[in-house]
Amino acid sequence: MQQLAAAIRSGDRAALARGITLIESRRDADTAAADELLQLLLPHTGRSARIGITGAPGVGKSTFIEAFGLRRCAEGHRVAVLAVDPSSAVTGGSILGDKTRMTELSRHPHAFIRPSPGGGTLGGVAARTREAMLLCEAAGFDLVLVETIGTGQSEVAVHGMVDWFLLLLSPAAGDELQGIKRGVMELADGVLVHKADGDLAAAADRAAQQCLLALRVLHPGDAEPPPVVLGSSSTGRGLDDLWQVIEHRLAARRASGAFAARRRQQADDWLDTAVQDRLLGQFLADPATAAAMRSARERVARGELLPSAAARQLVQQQRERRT
Ligand SMILES: Nc1nc2c(ncn2[C@@H]2O[C@H](COP(=O)(O)OP(=O)(O)O)[C@@H](O)[C@H]2O)c(=O)[nH]1
Ligand SMILES: [Mg+2]
Repeated sequence: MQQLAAAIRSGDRAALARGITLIESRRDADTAAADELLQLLLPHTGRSARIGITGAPGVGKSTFIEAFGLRRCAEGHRVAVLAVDPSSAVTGGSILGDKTRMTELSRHPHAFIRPSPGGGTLGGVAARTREAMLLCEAAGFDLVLVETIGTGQSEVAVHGMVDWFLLLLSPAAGDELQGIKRGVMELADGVLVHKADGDLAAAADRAAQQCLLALRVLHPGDAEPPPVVLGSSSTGRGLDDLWQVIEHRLAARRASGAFAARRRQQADDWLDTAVQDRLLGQFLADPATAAAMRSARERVARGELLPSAAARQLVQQQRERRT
């Protein structure tokens, strides 16, 4: 692990990929090694800007990451791209198709792209993505982009691991604002109205106006509500402005202490979630408890038993079996 840690720190991308494979492994033998690796690298983590990217499927997240990432690489940044894909928990694999939208970036010597870990719960997928992010930071990547893939629950998980949560909206946002979950809009640190090019440019202007109004309602009395930027990954419009706005706002948060406070809160939440996941895993590892849980689920579904009472009984029964 000492050697692997040193190789990762030297920026060796093959070593970084090996390290991430190790933390994604759920074999018991690998878990201890992975913990050791992360502990060795911990002092060298944290020095990146972590940006989450969300938006409806087809809004152009992957295309945006390619265009935006290449621009930042050209400025001398080192860019890592990760993804959280809850559907990969079902399919057991990640959407490799997405990497095909990032062909140039994936070949760039200053970029590193890793698809979403597959398998397990959303909590597990998110935890492994967080750890992968730390390894990328130790390897010298100073900009980490995390894409949410598919629709659903991954937004909250990604919001909980980044410094800046960027929502991409399409020019049809008038319709979309109703479709997009209000909760996601509330989480956004900023909005990019994407595809603001060609025939879509005028609609994008209107969408940006609507979006500004919506954000003012969501952040009443806020002197600096989340910024709205018009952009296009096809033409490059807005992609540098967007980065300037993000850098400016993050610098202000660093100065005020809000940046560190958010990271502390995220680490604290991660600890709670990790303990909960571990305890639940241990609890259900007992076959009798797992069977009791299944029958409790059925009785709850039939309306014969309340979940709170079921939980009390399950815990009590396991305790009695153990003593
Ligand atoms: N007009 C226009 N189309 C775009 C732009 N960016 C992406 N697209 C198209 O939008 C579609 C979806 O892009 P993709 O990056 O896969 O979206 P994702 O599902 O959000 O990752 C593709 O057909 C892209 O070619 C853009 O800046 N302008
Ligand atoms: Mg995509």
